[in-house]
Amino acid sequence: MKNNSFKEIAGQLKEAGSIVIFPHILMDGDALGSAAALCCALRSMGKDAVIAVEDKVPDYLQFLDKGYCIYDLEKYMNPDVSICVDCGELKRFPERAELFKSGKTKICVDHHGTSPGIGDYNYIDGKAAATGELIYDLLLAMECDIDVEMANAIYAAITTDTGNFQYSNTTRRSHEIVMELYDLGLDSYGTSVSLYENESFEKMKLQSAAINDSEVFAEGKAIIAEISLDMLEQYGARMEDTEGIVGMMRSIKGVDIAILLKEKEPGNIKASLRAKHGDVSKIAVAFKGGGHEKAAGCTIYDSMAVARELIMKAVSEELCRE
Ligand SMILES: [Mn+2]
Repeated sequence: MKNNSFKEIAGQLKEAGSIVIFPHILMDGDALGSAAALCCALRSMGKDAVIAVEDKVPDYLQFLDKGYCIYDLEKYMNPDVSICVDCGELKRFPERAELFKSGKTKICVDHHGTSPGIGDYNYIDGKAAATGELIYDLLLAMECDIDVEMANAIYAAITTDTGNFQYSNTTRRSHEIVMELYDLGLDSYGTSVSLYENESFEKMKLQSAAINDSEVFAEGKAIIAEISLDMLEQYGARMEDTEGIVGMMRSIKGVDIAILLKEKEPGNIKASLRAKHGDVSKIAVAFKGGGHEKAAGCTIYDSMAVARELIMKAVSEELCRE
């Protein structure tokens, strides 16, 4: 599939009156940061733009939602443009799929190389560290005056998806964009405090419990942990509080692959995979999921015990192959 140019995509957005933006379910900093920067830019250009969501905005990202997020999907049917950001498959926004499809023009801007290109216009770049980097280029193509709020949202997208510029996806371009954001008034410290120094005590306790009960296997090269619905209840935490756990597990010495299994509902287990070396996207794809080489995910429709066994087997095999 060939990408459209940002100029073509900007042209479609400029012509549109109403635009609905779609971040993925269980939104992260890149999904909402990208969506918020774009929504703010479109509104500054006089457009009727909103971000359609189907789950609650997590506490640590609420500072990005300046009245952009809407839950009343019916009211926004048949927009001029539907645009999905940081995702490129209908199953990444299942309850909003109909709304997306109702857009007269559909656009996809994503950095998941596994995205098939569901838009009439697509820009999918698996090498971009964050969708926020692509949104920055899109705003430039739109000839929009990028303000502090947009700069902070793009920064939030890039810093979260690069693990604060630590992950292997980080490039010269990631830093270059941030450098340019400073010229536009970026408040990197304020944004970082909002993102990283705002954890709930419940989240901390949930993370500790998951790591405490985790299991190392494949001769210390892999680690797996579980978050069950019971655990969420026990610690008064929410599913979005699992953010960051799998990255912490990967940081353990000698560990190459970390896996976190999340019970979204009984019989619906989401596996988040992170690699230090090697490629976990292959494992995720084998279970009909997707993602990046070092960060991928998939869903297994079975019990936690079965999901655990299947994933441990697949990870052990992958590690043997290397
Ligand atoms: Mn992303």
